[in-house]
Amino acid sequence: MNNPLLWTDLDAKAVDTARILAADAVEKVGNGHPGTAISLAPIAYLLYQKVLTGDPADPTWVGRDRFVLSAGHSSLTQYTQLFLAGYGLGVEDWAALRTFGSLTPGHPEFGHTAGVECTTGPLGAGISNAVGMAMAARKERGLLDPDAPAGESVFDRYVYTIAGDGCMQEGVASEASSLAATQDLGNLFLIYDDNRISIEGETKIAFSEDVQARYAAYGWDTHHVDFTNGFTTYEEKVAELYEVIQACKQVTARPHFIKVTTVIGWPLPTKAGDHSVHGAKLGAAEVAALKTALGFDPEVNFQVDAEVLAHARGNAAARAAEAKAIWTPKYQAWRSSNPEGAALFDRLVTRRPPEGLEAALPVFAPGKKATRAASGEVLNALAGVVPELWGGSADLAGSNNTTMKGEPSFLPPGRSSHEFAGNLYGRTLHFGIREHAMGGVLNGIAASGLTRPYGATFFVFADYMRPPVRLAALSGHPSIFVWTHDSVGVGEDGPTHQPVEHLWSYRAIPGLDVVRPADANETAHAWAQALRITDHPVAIVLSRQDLPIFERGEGACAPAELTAKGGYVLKEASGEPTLVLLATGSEVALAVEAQALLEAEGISTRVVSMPCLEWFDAQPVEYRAEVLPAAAIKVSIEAGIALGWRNYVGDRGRSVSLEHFGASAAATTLFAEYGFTAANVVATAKAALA
Ligand SMILES: Cc1ncc(C[n+]2csc(CCOP(=O)(O)OP(=O)(O)O)c2C)c(N)n1
Ligand SMILES: [Mg+2]
Repeated sequence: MNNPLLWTDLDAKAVDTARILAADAVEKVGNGHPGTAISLAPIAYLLYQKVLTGDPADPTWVGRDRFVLSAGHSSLTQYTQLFLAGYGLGVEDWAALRTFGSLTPGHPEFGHTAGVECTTGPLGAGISNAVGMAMAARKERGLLDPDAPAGESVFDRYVYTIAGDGCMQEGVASEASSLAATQDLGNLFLIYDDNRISIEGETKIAFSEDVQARYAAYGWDTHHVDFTNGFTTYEEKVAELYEVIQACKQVTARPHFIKVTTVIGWPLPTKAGDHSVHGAKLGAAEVAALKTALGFDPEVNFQVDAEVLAHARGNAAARAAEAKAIWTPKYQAWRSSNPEGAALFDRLVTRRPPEGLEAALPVFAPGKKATRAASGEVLNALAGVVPELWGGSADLAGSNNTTMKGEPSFLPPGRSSHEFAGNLYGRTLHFGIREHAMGGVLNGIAASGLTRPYGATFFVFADYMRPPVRLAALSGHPSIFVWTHDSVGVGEDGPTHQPVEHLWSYRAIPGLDVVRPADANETAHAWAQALRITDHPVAIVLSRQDLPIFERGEGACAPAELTAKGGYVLKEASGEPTLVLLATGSEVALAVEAQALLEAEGISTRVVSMPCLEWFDAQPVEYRAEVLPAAAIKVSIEAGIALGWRNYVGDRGRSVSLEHFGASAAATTLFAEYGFTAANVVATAKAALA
């Protein structure tokens, strides 16, 4: 046999061990996905044992390649390899598959199991994360080691992802793959498991295009390795796949798509090729027959030959040592010749915000400015101090105000346009009209560890990227989402473009902070706080329309630094407050206007600005009680559904809200028609007081 891999009997036995572990684990818990884990075992073993650079003893080593299992249901494909390579999983973790608290949950979870780089399960998403990781690798080298020859930087790495038919059908895969080709991501590999089976059986009932041709049309470097055609040993096909991967590395400016045609569950004796093996236990008889066919004792579960384990772990450790013997001296040399880069790296790797963040924040004088415009000025002011901050928009940069002036686009120079100059290490991202992929790319960048990405669209289209927002929160990625045009204040574009339920719909996601600043200075501090937060995502929600900029300081409004507390007394009442008006964003100015009218009528009224309920809720109870005194009547004002405001205004309080869709008209007309007027706030407050 053609054996460039030095594939030994122990390698073959390790692959079979992965297969029986997958079968046994699913059998034990009674549910899970054995089929693909069994058929993909040789491919996953090839990647982990012969291709990926990584160190099981140091799973977050900066010099490692990344692996994303986009077909997350096949988590056993990854767990078996993490076990064999020595990432810390033990035989006991097989028996605990999919049980509470185990290191082997149903789908891979970032930050939970050592060696898992990405939370996957929602099909297709992993591809967008992998694209982000591949972009991050280029960005990180650009930031820290731009002059190293290609492939020579300590920050150079490859990103590998395995996807299935489901991933290929999901729209996000198309969005992300199209972008990956535009970005010339030669460091990205996508291995597509073409087994033509999904849950309902043969995919041909819903899936008929030539997927490889589709990827060729995107501009990927495409290949095909057929594991079903004319082979007696899969080793030969594994060797062929290995050679394809090596050859791909010579193609440096196109991402690599390798279709592997397989039979789901092969070599199961009777069930190979049957969709029943996708997501159900195989049954004792089939598992026993598999074990017998592979030379294992059919009576023994979770059988791992010590020699096999020693071989796989020894190989992984030896490869890690070999890679580090090259990487570490290079890294030391890089550090000593780049003290500034090294200092930056030390800050980024620990995710410390820069010194001088606060000093760099612009201070806006009283006047008028849309918070989206203020946000753009803040980004420009921070550009020099926060080099790790980069991002862009889904084709709405001019409206979202997300471009840092004078910064080139992160784009191969050959794709420069009339409007944007491209640079491989640029800073402005162009996601195209692909909100879902944008979210996934941001998460992949954030997961890569060193830089801080932001991505923008209209708030109403946040729903096109909800899945990655949820995954960012679940994974603890500090992605920053910039959502402008935040209410019926959008105006003439009408109800399709006017968010109504969105604020509460995003506040409903655990672990996501939703910040809606009231004016330009709150916007500056919203950005500062978002950058201080390094373990979860933040959404900054901004107005299209101009908003007054409050005068701050002695005798005027409270300082905007208080934004970081999430809620604060913006403008105090004349005496002990009998009424508290709570508002966010554009409605804070309305509260201030109503306050003057109410005070003129002798009603002692406080205005509380509540830019971020999550930050406010995290304050000590004493602070919250001080800001929202129990004795006062409370009225919330927000141009969206009232949903959760009851928690803040209580049973005696009221909400000025919008419980229906908007309409196509001038923003001023809509606010007046829908009761967002000082007169209506006053009337609502009086009704509550009565
Ligand atoms: C977005 C999303 N929709 C639906 C599912 C439920 N689901 C899990 S696996 C699967 C079928 C996947 O088929 P394929 O990728 O071909 O995997 P294989 O059966 O070959 O392992 C589906 C529909 C999911 N995980 N994510
Ligand atoms: Mg399939």
